[in-house]
Amino acid sequence: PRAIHLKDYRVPPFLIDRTELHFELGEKATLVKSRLSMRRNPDSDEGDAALQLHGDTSLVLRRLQLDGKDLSVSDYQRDDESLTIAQLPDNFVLECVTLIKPQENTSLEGLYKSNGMFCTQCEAEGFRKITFYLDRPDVMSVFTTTIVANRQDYPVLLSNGNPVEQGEQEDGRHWCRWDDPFKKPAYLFALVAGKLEQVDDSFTTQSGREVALRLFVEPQNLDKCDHALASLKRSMAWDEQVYGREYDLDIFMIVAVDHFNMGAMENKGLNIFNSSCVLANPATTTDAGFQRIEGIVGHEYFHNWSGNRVTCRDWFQLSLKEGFTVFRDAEFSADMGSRTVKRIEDVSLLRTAQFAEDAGPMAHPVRPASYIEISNFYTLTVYEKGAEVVRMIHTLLGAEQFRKGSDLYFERHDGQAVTTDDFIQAMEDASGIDLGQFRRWYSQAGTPVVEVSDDYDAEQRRYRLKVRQHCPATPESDSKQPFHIPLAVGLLDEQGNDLDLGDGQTTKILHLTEAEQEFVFEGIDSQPLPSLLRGFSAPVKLRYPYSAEQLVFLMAHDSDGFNRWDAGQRLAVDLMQGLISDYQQGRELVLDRSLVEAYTKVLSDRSLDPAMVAKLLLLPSEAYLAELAEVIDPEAIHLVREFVKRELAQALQGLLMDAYRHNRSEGDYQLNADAIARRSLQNAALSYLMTLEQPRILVLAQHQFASADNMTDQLAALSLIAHSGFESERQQALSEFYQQWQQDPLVVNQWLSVQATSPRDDSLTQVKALMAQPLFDLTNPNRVRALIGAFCGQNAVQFHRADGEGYRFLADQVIALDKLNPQIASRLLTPLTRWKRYDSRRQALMRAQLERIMAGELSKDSYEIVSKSLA
Ligand code: BAL
Ligand code: ZN
Repeated sequence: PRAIHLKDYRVPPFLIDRTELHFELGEKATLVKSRLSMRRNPDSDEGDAALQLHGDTSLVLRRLQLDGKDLSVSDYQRDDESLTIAQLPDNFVLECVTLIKPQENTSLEGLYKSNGMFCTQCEAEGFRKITFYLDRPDVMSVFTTTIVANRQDYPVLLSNGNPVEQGEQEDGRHWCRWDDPFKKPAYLFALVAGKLEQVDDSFTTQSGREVALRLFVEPQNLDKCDHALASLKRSMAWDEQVYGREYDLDIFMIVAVDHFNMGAMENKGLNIFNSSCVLANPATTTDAGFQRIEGIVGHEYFHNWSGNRVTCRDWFQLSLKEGFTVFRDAEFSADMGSRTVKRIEDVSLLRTAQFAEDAGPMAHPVRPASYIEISNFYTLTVYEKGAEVVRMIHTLLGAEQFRKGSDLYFERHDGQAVTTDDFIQAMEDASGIDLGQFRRWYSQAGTPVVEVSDDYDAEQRRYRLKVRQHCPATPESDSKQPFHIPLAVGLLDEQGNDLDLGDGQTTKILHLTEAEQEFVFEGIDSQPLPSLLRGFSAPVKLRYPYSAEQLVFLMAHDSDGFNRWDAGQRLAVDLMQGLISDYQQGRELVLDRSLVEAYTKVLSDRSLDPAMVAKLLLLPSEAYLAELAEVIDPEAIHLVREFVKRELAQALQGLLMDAYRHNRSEGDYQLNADAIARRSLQNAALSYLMTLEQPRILVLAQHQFASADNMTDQLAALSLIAHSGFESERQQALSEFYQQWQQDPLVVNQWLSVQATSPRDDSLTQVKALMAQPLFDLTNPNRVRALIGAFCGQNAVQFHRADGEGYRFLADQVIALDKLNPQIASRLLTPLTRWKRYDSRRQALMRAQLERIMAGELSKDSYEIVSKSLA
């Protein structure tokens, strides 16, 4: 496989003005007829270049016509990836008939079947599995789509845009025609046909237009639609209020499907969702699930402007739509719930998973410079770091100028396929703020490290911050230019109050632009304590030599909610890193009192928001500790974290029990911010208490499990019981849960994940046993993620077993899955790509499995990940 480079981009030699598609859906095969109105691109410098259409090797070409005349095999050339026709006129109509077999398509790209329904996934390059086309995002066309299918099995026929005509045939088949007036690239094409029920709603836009909203689901899921529809309406209103963006078609549809590689897809007017990201009701869905759905529904809806109306010129620009849209959905969620909690969750993900990606063999800039398989670049870097980059622009410009910038961007580029540079240019042009150096965030990979030191001169009443930045080498470059980093800083006095940093400002943005810089604060009466990187104002690793005392002080007083939480994390990380080293050297583990004292304060302070208390109580995750370690020792990390948790539980039993009882609500389920916060604190407290392994606590958990009227409480209790050492009770709970929910695939997935993430020594055996049961299905990505993905990605202590069996297991699964669904196979590989971070014994074991995978025949997807990991 060969790499594709950004520097080789050329405008398309041909354009497609109009695309007419006709699908005859069949049980054995589907016939796809296309009629493309094409012309040479006047902006191309390729003269009379031949037309090279993308087309997968699986396409069976039945007929090809140019301006109504048949072309014969000597008129074109075909290879595994394309069809080439030379000597074409400037304007022409190309008609093509292809035969495809969606029933046999397990890659879930292109047209395929899920639970008997036809559906599509075309981003990034799935359309070429449907028919021959210019399958690149800078070729935008209007589409008309006619779908013909048996009425009995496929009463619902959907595509993008508005339905314009429908009819019946005599053979029991019916048809429907859809017209999408907005030009779009093929990756936004969608088709759905199936036995679906619909839930209707409507939204009146700010200009008074009525939009029909329709959610299509399988009949058994009709009771899980309300939340997504409510989230959609909130998204539509929010985008009008915050960005002035109104929806454009008369109808907006969402379809839920069970077999789906991604979370959801923003196809124009017809979003297709993984059922796990749209279906919800309190009995089956956790609070985190509800919030996730709201965020994803928002995300896909927001793409209508940031992605569809203005799209990407090429796939190197993926973050143009994804980074911006993640930023938009994060702000939406922050506005709908707790801003601080949302920020804590996003930063936690970034600092563990994205930072690890940035430090690994697949590290790439937000705008990658090359790829072998674009599907591998739907990454945390492109999405989450990309969103952080947009957030920094927001910080540098301020809300008002940012809005002017986004208005200009949408206005200037509506209907176009553009680049991240075009986005920044609009922001610069609208605000007059220079983002020249800032652009490096798009082209340089790696996580910058910012080291801060300070000194205070009492005589001069002067406080100075010295700041240094550097960025470690990554595969694409080992020398980095300084980034433009907005560092949000506050200074606390001895009482914990913010100092006025000028004009009543208590937080100031320092612009780091050089490798070393000094910032001076005048008129400071006593030595302040700095609160650095408030709100996590840039995706960097911040180093400052805080003492435990200072961190406890910040935890209690920092006016920045994020930094209060982060002070607690730093305190716990410092202590745990010391304990990990003690464990490795065979020293006795003793927990420093500072953490107990800090947690005592947190638990005793009734004025704190329970959601914040729950977040403050959460110890740094094993994944975060691993990311911070020089050499990762999964066993030491796990044991130390358990030790700290147990010690805290021992010391704070009474307070934890109070928190549990005080926040426990029996029998009056509600889904609002306050109730969610209380449940999260209640379950955090129970999780601590369960480490004590006391039968009376087990009884509490069992009672919660049996009496819960919502999945948040039931699953939290199940997971605690199932991960405990109470053997018969855990078996009983797991079996009862399965009996209760076996008909609900989404809940069964959660049940599988609980078992896959058990730190018990038998968990790999359990995972294998579950895979052998009929309920497991390697062709269903949700099942694969719930069991194999959870074991390998979220159960470090068992995946990294010293005997290497976890690695062998993962390699076996990747080898099998790569033949069915390359995207999912290559995704699963992530934990093995980090092999260099472990001790030499584990390194050798992991490497051996990567080499074993490499020895077989691989998809482009897996080949890219494995070869880059071994390089
Ligand atoms: N565009 C792929 C799914 C998403 O990011 O919305
Ligand atoms: Zn997206």
